[in-house]
Amino acid sequence: MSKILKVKARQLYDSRGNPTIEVEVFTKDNSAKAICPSGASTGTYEAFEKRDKQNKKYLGKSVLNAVKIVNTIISKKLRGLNVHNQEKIDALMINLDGTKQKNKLGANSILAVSMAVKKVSSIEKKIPLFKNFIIKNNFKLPYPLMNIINGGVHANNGLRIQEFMIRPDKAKNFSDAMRICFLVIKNLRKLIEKKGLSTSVGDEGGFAPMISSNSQALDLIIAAIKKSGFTNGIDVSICLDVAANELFKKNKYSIHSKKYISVKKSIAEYVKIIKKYKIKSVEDPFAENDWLAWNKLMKSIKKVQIVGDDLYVTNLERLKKGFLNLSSNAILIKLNQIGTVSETLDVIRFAHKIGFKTIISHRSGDSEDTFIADLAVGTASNQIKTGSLARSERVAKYNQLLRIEENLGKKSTMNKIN
Ligand code: 2PG
Ligand code: MG
Repeated sequence: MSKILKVKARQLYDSRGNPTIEVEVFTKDNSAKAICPSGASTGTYEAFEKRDKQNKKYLGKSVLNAVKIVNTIISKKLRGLNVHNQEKIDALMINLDGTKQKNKLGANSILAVSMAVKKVSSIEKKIPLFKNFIIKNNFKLPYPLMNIINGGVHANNGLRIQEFMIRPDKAKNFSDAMRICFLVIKNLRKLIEKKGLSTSVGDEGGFAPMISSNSQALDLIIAAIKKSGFTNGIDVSICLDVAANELFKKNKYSIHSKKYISVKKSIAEYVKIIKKYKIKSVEDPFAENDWLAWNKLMKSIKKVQIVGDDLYVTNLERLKKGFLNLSSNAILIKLNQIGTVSETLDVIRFAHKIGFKTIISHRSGDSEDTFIADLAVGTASNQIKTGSLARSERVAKYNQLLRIEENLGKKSTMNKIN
């Protein structure tokens, strides 16, 4: 038995420069650290992120209370427990909190502990982290969804859609997937430069040029794919995260231009751009409570991946509702939307059972922690979304996947996209 000796939390900073919580879990012989990420375009139903709103010294953003909760209440409760008993530890923290959205202890406190427990358990077992999840063998690498043009609340360029991503559908293996994305990104940079636009990047490492129409961004990506010698829609596909919660007002949406239009008209526009740009995946096409709009879109298109992020917030109950409502065919998975590793794994298991694709995701405020890379392989998730090939907190996850691919050697294959 590998007992927890101590749980220690501290405040440090995330990739946007905001305070966040790191937790270190100690056994007699080992220890492991985990850092909690933080979103900007968050769903209303996400688990609660505890910040010290009253602490003006940190503009209300510090997490010192969350740190204190871990160092006192949680640490005391967890001492002596077996690190391999993840479900018991997570259930204990959930019960200790006792609220639906983890308002009392904070999902950031709880999640950092939960992830660190998973990590130290794999160290105790002397196995890599990716082997300590629900899949026991036959590991597969996920396809990267690289966010190469940033808009929405992740950049201040006025682009309506939050994320313009590429997915290297014909990649032979993960290294090849990375090489394909690398080429498209390098060519995209040249094309942006040629237009006299800035090549500075947004929160997730994608370029954030001052262009304000979705079609301008899409045309640039199409040109970059072509310049790299690939065919759009075959070798490389365009995928979007609309983050429509941010573009919703009085039952209307301003997704396709600044003008707010009805669901019906928005769907007609979606159908047009999906066809024109051969778009293969659309995340959060409508707002988190607009179940009817999601269902209508699903019925209007074929063979397109529709992904629920703010809609499901990695929550089993909401996923069940979405399944019954025929809202989507894929789910984005973010650990901090729900707050424990065990609950996240439950959602992934259920998603696979109902035939949904799972996409493991970073947050726009992230860190050097590469937990999600291992989670993607360890849960046979077929895609991972973790930004572009810029900003170390994004690249770190891709680099970890390259290490995992090397570790698996000849046995390593890509997961299935379709
Ligand atoms: C999203 C995420 C990650 P945020 O909307 O999918 O890209 O953004 O972390 O800001 O919610
Ligand atoms: Mg999203």
